[in-house]
Amino acid sequence: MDINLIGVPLKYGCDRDGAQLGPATLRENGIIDIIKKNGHDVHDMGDIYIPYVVSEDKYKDHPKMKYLNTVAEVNSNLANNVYCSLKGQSFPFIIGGDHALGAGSIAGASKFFKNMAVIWIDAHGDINTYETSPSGNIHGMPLAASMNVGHPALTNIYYDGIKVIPQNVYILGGRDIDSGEFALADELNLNMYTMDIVRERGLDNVLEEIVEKIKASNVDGVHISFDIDVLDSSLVPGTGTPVAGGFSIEEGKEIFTTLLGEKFITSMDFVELNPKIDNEDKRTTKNCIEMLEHIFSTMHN
Ligand code: NNH
Ligand code: MN
Ligand code: MN
Ligand code: MN
Repeated sequence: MDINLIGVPLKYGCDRDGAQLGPATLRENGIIDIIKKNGHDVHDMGDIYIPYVVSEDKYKDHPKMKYLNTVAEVNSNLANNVYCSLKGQSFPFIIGGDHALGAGSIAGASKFFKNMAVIWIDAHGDINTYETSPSGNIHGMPLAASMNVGHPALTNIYYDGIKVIPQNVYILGGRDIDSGEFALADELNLNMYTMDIVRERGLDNVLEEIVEKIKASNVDGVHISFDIDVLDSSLVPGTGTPVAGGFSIEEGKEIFTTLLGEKFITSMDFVELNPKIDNEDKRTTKNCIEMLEHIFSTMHN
């Protein structure tokens, strides 16, 4: 595979210092060599520029969304990088940074594909709006924005309006979902596979159903957005909002074995590593690297 690696050292979407260090930490720990050694051709596009904003200004653009204009602008630049990568027949692999970047990745990919699916793998739904968000953090809103729900500054990133239709959205591993998010998921009839459902039905069955549904829908591209907090909190202390009851490393690998095995994935995010709050043993970085080794060894050439 021809891979364009795009770093997004963003922290304004989670409002937590350290999330901006994700791309540099993954590079220092060999992500480029991992991609190459698995037979892929990698082009490191470097990092998207993130303007500096003082924390006193976090509510300057909107009273209920932190750093709104900066997050929107960064996402628009990211979207164009993703779009251009796809046009150049490369696979955009986006490393964060916080999950607000998902809006930009999806905006860019959806401009290239006519009818795209998104698989959102996360302990959270990330389908809040400024009206339902308990935090004002935009990293809890990107998937709603991509479905054209929320504030225009977010729903109109890169180009105006809807990027992915709700029928093509799959949420996997959710276990810390806000009440407004449950209401929206219900209203839009999203394909939501919470951790409760996964435990009840079995991960293999759930993955099989996702694959079948995607194959039966006539999508021409599939974006995976992987938030590392979907893994169990004991495995990822170095992420902003760890949640107990998550996937093991083995289960994380199974997800990618199945999804990447289908050869329909066309772009991917890997987000929310915060090296600053990782354990002494650098457990989170190590587990990220183990997941990345698996991802690139499973991805077809
Ligand atoms: N749902 C919460 C919010 O919107 C937490 C979101 N945090 C995440 N999302 N890490 O993946 O603020
Ligand atoms: Mn090349
Ligand atoms: Mn997330
Ligand atoms: Mn999350």
